[in-house]
Amino acid sequence: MQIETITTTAYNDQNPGTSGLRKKVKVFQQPGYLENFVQSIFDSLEDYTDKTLVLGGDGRYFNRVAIQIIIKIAAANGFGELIIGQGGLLSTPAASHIIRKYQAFGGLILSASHNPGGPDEDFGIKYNVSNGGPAPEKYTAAFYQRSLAIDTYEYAHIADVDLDSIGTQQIDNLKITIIDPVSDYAELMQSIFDFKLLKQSISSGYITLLFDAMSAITGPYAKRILVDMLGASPESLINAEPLEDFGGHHPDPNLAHAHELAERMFSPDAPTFGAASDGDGDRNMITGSQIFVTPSDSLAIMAANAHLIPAYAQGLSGVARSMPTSQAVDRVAASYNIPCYETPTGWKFFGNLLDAGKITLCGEESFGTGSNHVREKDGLWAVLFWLNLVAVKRQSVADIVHEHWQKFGRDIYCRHDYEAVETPIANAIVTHLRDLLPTLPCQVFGEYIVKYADEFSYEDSVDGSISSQQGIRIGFENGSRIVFRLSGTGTVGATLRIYIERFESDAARHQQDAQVALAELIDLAEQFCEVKKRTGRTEPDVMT
Ligand code: VG1
Ligand code: CO
Repeated sequence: MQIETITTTAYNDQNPGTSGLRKKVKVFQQPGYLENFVQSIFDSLEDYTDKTLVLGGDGRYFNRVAIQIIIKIAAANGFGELIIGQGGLLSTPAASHIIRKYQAFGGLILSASHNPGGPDEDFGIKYNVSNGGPAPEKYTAAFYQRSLAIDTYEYAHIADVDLDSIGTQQIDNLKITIIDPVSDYAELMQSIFDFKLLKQSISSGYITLLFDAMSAITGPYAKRILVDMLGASPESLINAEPLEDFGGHHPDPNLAHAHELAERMFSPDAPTFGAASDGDGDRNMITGSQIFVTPSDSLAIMAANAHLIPAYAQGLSGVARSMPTSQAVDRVAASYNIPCYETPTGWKFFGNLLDAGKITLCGEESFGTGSNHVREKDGLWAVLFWLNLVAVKRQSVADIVHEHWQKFGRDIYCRHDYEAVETPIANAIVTHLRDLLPTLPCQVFGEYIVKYADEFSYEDSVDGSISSQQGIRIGFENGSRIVFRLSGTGTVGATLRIYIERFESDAARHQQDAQVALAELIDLAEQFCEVKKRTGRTEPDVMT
């Protein structure tokens, strides 16, 4: 294998965000851009010679090109084996599982998740460590530091690898194994859920199903698991062919972007169960006939019913949620007397808690839920979890949700996103909010009295690391909250996210529309952050 040390010029914008480095494809196509970042990752890691690296992505535009480049850099840097999903495909949770199952040193996942794909859209790359989870902040900070100084990368002159044929090939000291991207993951799902019961419920017609793969990675996974293994009809899958540009859509599972699914679930002859997943397969949206389950409620309901699922029959050791996620799961944890942890946004903060056995289940308001079975959030796993619940409880999705609210109360919740705000304006909003914080406690706004106003800082209870400036929180005496933070996954300008919640214990008032029930808090949020005033916008780009 001929290895060349190639001279390169450092870029100054390779700082990973909430979930890896995400940029426009055109940025990644600049000379040496991808090469620099991959070499910066390898330069920051130790003792990987002869070890295994897992490689795969969500199939978006540039995926195959990037994989061929990464193979050559990994070969030149001395990895012993590369395990690659056929066609360069691996969903994020499947990649996490494969790293763990084959005891790999780590993995590179190529994805920009729910961001659109195509030559003018987004691409991304993320490094996962040996527990299968996203690299913690001390790693990503090191990658960035290295990328600022890098002046050479290593490159092996080998032929492009045939990514489409399953099997093993040897190139000098490097073994390259192309695997079926679905089988290991499908086997894992079978070990967690009651597939026999699911098959009965689906084939008998008790559960009718609609799954929207959003022209992204979960198509092949859903086909194998839902159709081939569980007997759902092929028509129960829509947008099941992965496309490089996701059919020109945002592969983001919410009511706005999964509109075909939403329409059918709210039509008179809706199926009993509907779900969608995102570009890289780690998010989930759960719906039933005439109902949409908010992700924060979904997490709480899963925690409350986990003992009904074979893998969690012994109960949960604890749960965790990201800070902006509603406090619904906290109520379940309190009632079951198990710990509940509050972490910053992003899956990398759950890894230590899962590894230490402190939690079994965790989730985020952004359509992400997961458990200790992998170290990523997992879209299809959440879908199977809910299907298993419906099958065991023999209740509709709506009944399960309403019964949960009756028992625990409802945390009415919404999130408003203002996308592509000019960065200086977004930064000014944050500065303004920071200045406001000390003046707020004890102030009265109608029925809302400010109890605390601060900026969230997290101390990891396992390794003691501290992550500060993780979102601005304003909490009220009645338990309501408004949270502001800037997105760390966007690629254009800045995205301001506003998270709003209010607890409602009165069952007679549980059926309200969230936007209506939260109207006063929504107005207060504007009063505090002035996003409309400062941007001239009249409404958010996305409301979930
Ligand atoms: C968003 C979500 C966050 C999630 C992250 C990655 O981050 O809010 O909860 O973990 O995306 O999900 P941000 O910084 O834009 O708010 V995915 O499915 O993009 O890997
Ligand atoms: Co995702």
